[in-house]
Amino acid sequence: MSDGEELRSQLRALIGADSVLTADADTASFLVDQRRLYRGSALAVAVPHDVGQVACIVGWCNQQRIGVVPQGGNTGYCGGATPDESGRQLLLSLRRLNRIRSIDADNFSLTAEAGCVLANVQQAADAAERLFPLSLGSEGSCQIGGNLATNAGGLNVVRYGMARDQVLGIEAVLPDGQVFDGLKSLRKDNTGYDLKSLLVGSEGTLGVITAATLKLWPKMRSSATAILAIATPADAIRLLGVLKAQAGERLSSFELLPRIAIELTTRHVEGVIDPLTTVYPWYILCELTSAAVEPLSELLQQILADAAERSLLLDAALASSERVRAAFWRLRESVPEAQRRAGPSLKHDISVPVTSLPAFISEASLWVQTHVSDGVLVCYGHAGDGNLHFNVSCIDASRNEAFLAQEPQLRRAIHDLVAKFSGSISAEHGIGRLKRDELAHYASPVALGAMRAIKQALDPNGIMNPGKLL
Ligand code: FAD
Ligand code: 2HG
Ligand code: ZN
Repeated sequence: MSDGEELRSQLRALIGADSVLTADADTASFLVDQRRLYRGSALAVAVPHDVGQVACIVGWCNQQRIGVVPQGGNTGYCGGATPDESGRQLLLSLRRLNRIRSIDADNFSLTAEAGCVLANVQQAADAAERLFPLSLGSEGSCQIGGNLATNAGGLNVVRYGMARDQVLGIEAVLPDGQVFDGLKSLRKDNTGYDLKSLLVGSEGTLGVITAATLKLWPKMRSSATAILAIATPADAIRLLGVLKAQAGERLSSFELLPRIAIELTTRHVEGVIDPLTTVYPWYILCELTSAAVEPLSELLQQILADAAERSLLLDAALASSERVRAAFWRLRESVPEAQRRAGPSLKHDISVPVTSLPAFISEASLWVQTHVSDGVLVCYGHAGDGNLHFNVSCIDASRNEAFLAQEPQLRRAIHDLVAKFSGSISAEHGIGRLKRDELAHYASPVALGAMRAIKQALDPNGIMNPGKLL
């Protein structure tokens, strides 16, 4: 029996043959990331049923010094959930841990297992007359464990914060196989280091998240949504100030889109239509929501009238029905898919302070125009949070190779500019394998030293997601 065969048979004996996938046809989809940047190989794919089995697997891997790669919905952007090419790592899929364990509507909290698909968590909250506000274009397939492991952001951060802000408690299996039962549902708990916060955003390098107790919010009963045409990113930021000042916490989304995003989505994604009849350089998708029944459309119209008087608005389309609102969101959420269909792209998920966004866009765009051949800039994103997807697409298939060869210089120039503006080279997608060297390049030696010390203390054998993040 080969070494690999022997290990697989030990694993079957440990968790049952039905929880160990080895046939190529069963494992293939787990071994490639969704952007098709990495294709790995694995000893096996383990599909445990419960936290006890996860603990058994991780403890055994620690004894055998086998690397464990946790995987949720496999929608991540940085290759964090893909094993390396050695065939020695174990892929650990959380997909069977998919129960909503409990909902406490009065405490505004819900406990979900890591493998619950985000949309199912949202639905469970909704059924209890509550809101779980985390929302991403991938919500139909990403899992709450993956959302927490990456500290996902998305479309409502301007109001509710990121995934970390939604967590009250966490259950996780630590690298030595012990279960950390931190499933508290408290809003106040100052008992030492905040281990749950450490696990959030650790991208599977410090343990396997198996469940979480999440904060719920009042269900929204009123909303007003609009697509606004504006002349410049500077106007977008002024408009953001007006909306925040006049709508307060009702402002729940503020997304920036360039004209090219409308062109790509209407061309490549069925059913997407341009909401305005005239062509404009930039657009904002903004949404106000409220738990109270209140006339938000009127409020939005008043604010927009004020913005127009200040010459911040070129045009506006207000959603007159739920169908139109859904169409506006479909346009926004289809941008990544439209970009994928249009051709390869070089992506930069960056953030800078919101007041620096206009200067960043202008300097970074100028660099792209003067240095990148065959590229079309598709710069969009969560402007209300200072987060841009500063992507450059190649839309001439015959030039793909030459275009992609410019990646190192482009990445360095954009990330250097981000550093100049005191920004972040990963606003919401994480580090994974893709940005490991970038983190080493841009993070301070003090921060890196502290991160490495934490990793060494919790995972001295380096079994948790080796080669990722650090
Ligand atoms: P995976 O891709 O499976 O894993 C991601 C990382 O988390 C890996 O390092 C993995 O090892 C680790 N991990 C997964 N589960 C666990 C666990 N239970 N315990 C420990 N570690 C674990 N992201 C945003 O932030 N904002 C967006 O707006 C957004 N929009 C997107 C739109 C589209 C169309 C797509 C395809 C992706 C988008 N993403 C966005 C990226 C992605 O969906 C998020 O990063 C998401 O949080 C990943 O969840 P997942 O379950 O797919 O994780
Ligand atoms: C989004 O905001 C996602 O749509 C995807 O974070 C970003 O594809 C991208 O670059
Ligand atoms: Zn995003």
